[in-house]
Amino acid sequence: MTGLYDYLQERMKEGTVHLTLLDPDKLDDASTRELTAKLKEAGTDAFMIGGSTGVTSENLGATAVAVREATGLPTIYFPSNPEAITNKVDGMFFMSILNSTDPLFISHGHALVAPYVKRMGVETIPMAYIIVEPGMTVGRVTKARLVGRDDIGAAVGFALAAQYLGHRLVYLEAGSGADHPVKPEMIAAVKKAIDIPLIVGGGIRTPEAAEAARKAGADVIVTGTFVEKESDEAVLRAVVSAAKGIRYGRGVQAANLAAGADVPHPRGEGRRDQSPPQGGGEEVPLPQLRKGVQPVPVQGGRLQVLPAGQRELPLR
Ligand code: 1GP
Repeated sequence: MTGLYDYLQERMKEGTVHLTLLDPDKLDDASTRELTAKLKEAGTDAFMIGGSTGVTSENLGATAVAVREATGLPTIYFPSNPEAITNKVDGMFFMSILNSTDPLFISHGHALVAPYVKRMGVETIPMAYIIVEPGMTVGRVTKARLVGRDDIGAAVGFALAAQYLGHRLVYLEAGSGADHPVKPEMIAAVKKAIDIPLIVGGGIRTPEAAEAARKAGADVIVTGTFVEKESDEAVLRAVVSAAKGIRYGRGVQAANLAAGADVPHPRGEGRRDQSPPQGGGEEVPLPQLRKGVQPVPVQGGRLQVLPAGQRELPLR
């Protein structure tokens, strides 16, 4: 069985990887299957599932199952709070928001959910998340002290700190729906500074933006918002192809892609067949988690868990 991190690494050896972010709060079963099948055809490598609000164990698990059945591609839980977990995904980004000012998002929420992750046998990939202006909802919800769009020194500092802390991935995030993605200059400087893979996302919705991020050195490019709004398969394919341009030859131009030029399928020649990981681990009934432990973000400045039947139990 191939693990999720191994799968991503294998894909990265072949060029820039494209991940699609799905918000389970915004998609029903039928639209998830239809959309993800299109994205598989477009060449996406795997699906991240998460959102800043409205994510539950139930909609997370249902989305993961639908994606797996529709595409056979791996699913990655992209958590935003400690209130949802499922063993239906192939793995999760166990992510610390390094520039959050709220301990919940740096390590305390992680402490709440970690025992459940262990019981469920979900693969964890330690990932440092660095939020850059404008930051959007995730910046506000996590009380991030945003890295300025031009503050390359701060971005490099956080990214190097991430590496020295032992993270296996760094994610530079402008925020879902951002007007402008992270600048190529910042991507290039961070990439040059670190030895671990770099993920870039937030506000990438054109072939040009995807190509710029790739050329600047992103190992993984994430798109979310535009796939929710874009139903034209040629455009989906153009953006995914531009993100992964290395695989199709350096002569491929974003403009041609946008105009619908024929692009070899990403699982075509030159690619080694790489089976996606299979989920597994102990089945922990999801309702048990939600009944037994109800993590509560921050109340009175302290992180709390509420066992069933009890109103309050501060975590000390
Ligand atoms: C958000 O980076 C991702 O966490 C994707 O951003 O929705 O703007 O594509 P978009």
